[in-house]
Amino acid sequence: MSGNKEQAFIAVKPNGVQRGIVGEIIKRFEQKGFKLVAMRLHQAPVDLLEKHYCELSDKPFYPKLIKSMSSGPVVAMVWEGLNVVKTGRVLLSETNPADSKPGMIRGVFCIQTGRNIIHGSTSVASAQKEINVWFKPGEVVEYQNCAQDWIYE
Ligand code: IDP
Ligand code: MG
Repeated sequence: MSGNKEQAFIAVKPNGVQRGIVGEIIKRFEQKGFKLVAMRLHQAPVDLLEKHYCELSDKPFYPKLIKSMSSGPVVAMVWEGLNVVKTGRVLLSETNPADSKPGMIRGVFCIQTGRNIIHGSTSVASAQKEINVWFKPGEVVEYQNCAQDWIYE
């Protein structure tokens, strides 16, 4: 997908849900101008999480990652807009919150890499893979955003 229809998979991890930061995270994507096209509160089964994080299965932190991601519900979302994958990563900032840009989500709301509260796709291809892991066809909604012409030239 390209242009204004690019999609990113964004998820508030279980510790972000438990800490009551879901609204703050949604607010940042909304206020930027991105369009919410799918959202679900989901207690993710381990097999889904293993698909989601399949590239990291040989990392030493992988077992702890799967355990923390299954420790409670995740808010799984798809956001749409121009360069949403790249800009979404800017909004999240660095994997290690200690290196996060000032004011960005992981810099503001968390301290440690293993508790970094939010996931965001790193490429358009991985976004499509992740969307297909978390959502069934038809769960990602197509609709016209009435503010579209006030966001894009
Ligand atoms: P990302 O979430 O910024 O894309 P990845 O390298 O894809 O970072 O790692 C996925 C997740 O695995 C991270 O968000 C973090 O929760 C966890 N993780 C990555 N590196 C470490 C580490 O060195 N120690 C503990 N957890 C880690
Ligand atoms: Mg990643």
